Amino acid sequence: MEKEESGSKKPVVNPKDLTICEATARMLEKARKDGVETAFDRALNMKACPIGADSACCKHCAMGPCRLNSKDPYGKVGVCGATIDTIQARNFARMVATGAAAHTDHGMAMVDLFREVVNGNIKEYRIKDTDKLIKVAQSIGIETEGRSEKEIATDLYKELERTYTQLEGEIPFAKRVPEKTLETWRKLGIVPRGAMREIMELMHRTHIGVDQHYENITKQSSRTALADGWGGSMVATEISDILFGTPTPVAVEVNMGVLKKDQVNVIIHGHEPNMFESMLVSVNEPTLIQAAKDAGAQGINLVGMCCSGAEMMSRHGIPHAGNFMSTEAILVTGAVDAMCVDIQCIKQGLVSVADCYKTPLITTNIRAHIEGATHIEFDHHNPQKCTDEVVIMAITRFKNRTAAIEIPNIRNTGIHGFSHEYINYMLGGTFRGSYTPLNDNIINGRIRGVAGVVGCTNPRIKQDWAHVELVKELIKNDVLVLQTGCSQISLAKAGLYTPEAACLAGSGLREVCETVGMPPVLGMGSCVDNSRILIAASEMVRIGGLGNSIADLPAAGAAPEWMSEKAISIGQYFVASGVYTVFGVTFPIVKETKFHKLLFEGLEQQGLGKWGFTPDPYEMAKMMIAHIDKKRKALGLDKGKERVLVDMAARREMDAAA
Ligand code: NFS
Repeated sequence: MEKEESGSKKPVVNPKDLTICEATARMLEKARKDGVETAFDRALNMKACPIGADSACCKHCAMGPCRLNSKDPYGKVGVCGATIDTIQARNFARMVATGAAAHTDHGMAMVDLFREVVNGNIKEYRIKDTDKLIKVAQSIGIETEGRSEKEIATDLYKELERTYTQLEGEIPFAKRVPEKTLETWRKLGIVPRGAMREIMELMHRTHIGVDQHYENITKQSSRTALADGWGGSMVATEISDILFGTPTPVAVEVNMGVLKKDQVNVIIHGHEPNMFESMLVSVNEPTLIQAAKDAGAQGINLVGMCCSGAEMMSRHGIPHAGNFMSTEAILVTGAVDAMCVDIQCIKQGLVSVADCYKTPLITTNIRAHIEGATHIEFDHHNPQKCTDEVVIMAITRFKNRTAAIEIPNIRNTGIHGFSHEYINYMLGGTFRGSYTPLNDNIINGRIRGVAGVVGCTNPRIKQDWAHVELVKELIKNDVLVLQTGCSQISLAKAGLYTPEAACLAGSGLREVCETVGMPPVLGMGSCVDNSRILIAASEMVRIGGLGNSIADLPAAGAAPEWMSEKAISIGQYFVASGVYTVFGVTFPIVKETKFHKLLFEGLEQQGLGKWGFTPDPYEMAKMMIAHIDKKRKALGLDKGKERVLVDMAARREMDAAA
């Protein structure tokens, strides 16, 4: 795939070998012509450190850093005596701690906002989904009968604050965990307390000379990850739904063609929905629209990227320009008049790309400044101050556009916004909303099982390719796929978010999709919305017929192109919840070690799920399907309740036999 450019030492790679996203490939070509470097280039020029990739080094103290030999992992130990298992478990734990901290801090920001709204200190936002408020309150035992919205909401924010601060006992959403799963956690001592305590304890235990048993460290990793999935992430999703509305299916355009040459293009990139919600107000402000027109534009075009984009497309149908590995390429179009970011997954490299095209790159969050970007702080007490200013900057850039503009004319329309609540309604109807039809279809074998395919894109693998190939294999084998985040965008670009894509599914899944009118792949939103998948799984257990715990379900998870520590935290909370979870690209571990055995086998023996790894999406599909089949067998669902088509000839035969 690589060839030497004459006179140059650097390998030149065809962009089509780096991504299957045509728009991104085209923009990578343009970037080359424009002399702009992207993460794809840097990944080619930077060999990943092989010792770090195997997690065989420790740099937690100044006696080291110590490097062990991944070919002979038990051949030596660190200066303090730490074994390969301690070192790997410690490194893994710190990835979980950081990932969990990111999600729970995002959730904390949502609690802060909710508290201020409920107490009347913020007027710009309000409770939009009262029905959801009541349901969430009821799910954790808050009395709602005959009480005012304010009383319920006050109790709810106080209760949800325990997700972070609870010193002893169980976090509120532990009440949503299926009983048998919770029983396993209690037995293992991994029911989470407040996230602040769990993350603090995990950081403490991974300091030099504290917890030096890989099994004990991993227990705390599970507990911390669960404080993310059933805690911080779930709080982020539920409060966002209460304040901004629970998603229902909506047709959305995805891909770079959503940028408009004759409009002021404002892009929002990050994770917290509040700044994006306020930007939606600013771009609809008549005086700003007029200002855009006065500058010669047809209007203001608001577009999302990455996870905040995935959240806003699900909730409001806002168009989405692309996922993590397209963020620089989108700037290369020259059409972006302002890129406004908040937290997480924002490459520092965006600064220099934005600079080349004279696009203002604006950081807005107190926790995330970037050197070289313009910082306009977003304060949720006065949100429009920041967002209006960004729009004005964008209009100014539009008026003074100098960059050559080239927008790949590619848009993929699909249906997104399948919240857990909507799936309930879609399958069961308004009056008897229920997961019963889904369970029935799994029991009768039309649907073989359910898979969650989520996570990032990563320049170490051809962008979108593993996501798309994996999902195609799964649906072909009658596995219903639930998605979030960048993975959802990969599949949207591949055209799988249309009801017509059901033709790519196996006959059983196709029949269900056609009956309900749904795509074979259901998009649930951003990465914190993986909590919706946990709730859906719990509901499947509650309805019955598929075992008593999440670990019994014919289900599996995957992040085939992961790159972030958040993905590791997500993986660990899915595993600890009972799900077989397979990662692609690379896995930070040395094979044939005790720690490897624990993650890939031991946790399952304890009644949890387990990890899997392969960079090959076809192999990944096989592994997930084999696991689903194993679970079907354990439930006694393998004895093929084969549906026999009885035609006239068969009937006559039956009559004759009688
Ligand atoms: Ni989630 Fe990865 Fe980032 Fe979202 Fe995309 S890269 S772990 S999918 S935007 S968080």
